[in-house]
Amino acid sequence: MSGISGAQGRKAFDFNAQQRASLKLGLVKAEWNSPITDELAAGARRVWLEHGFNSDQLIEMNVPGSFELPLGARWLIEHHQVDAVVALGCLIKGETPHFEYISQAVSTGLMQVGLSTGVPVAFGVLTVLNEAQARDRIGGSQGHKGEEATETVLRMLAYRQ
Ligand code: RBF
Repeated sequence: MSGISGAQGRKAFDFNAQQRASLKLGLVKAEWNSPITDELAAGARRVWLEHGFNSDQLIEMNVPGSFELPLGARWLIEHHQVDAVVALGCLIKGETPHFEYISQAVSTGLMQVGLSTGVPVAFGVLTVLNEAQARDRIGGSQGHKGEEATETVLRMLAYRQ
């Protein structure tokens, strides 16, 4: 990764051996638009493993749609004591105002879960006009938002130390 965001390549991922062995990540994924959200999850998993964590430190759950992501995130924190959550969804704008209501509710809800629990929660929810825009964000011209969401929570965990 490169660019003007500037946080890469520093001691952001400098976890000690004990943290490396014990940190747990929660992954909550919406089933709506699953061809897209499955790829977001694949990217999230890839980054977790690339940073030296194991798959048994990754707790995954599905929820029906993006609207359910905040509650899913909360369940992962309360029932599985995860150290961070990556929430993945794909909202594609239709012809009614649903998109606006759901997008607003999900972003506010995920922020509330993070603030009320103190557990970092990444917003890995695509809010796009069509499927092509979604595909651009799962490894196309706009990067990979599942990978980036996982890197964000790793950075948050490292900064908290
Ligand atoms: N969930 C998504 O994750 N992505 C969508 O694009 C999406 N579009 C929806 C459009 C409509 C009209 C409705 C009613 C729901 C949609 N949902 C979508 C599902 C939503 O997140 C939630 O699962 C349901 O509203 C049930 O609470």
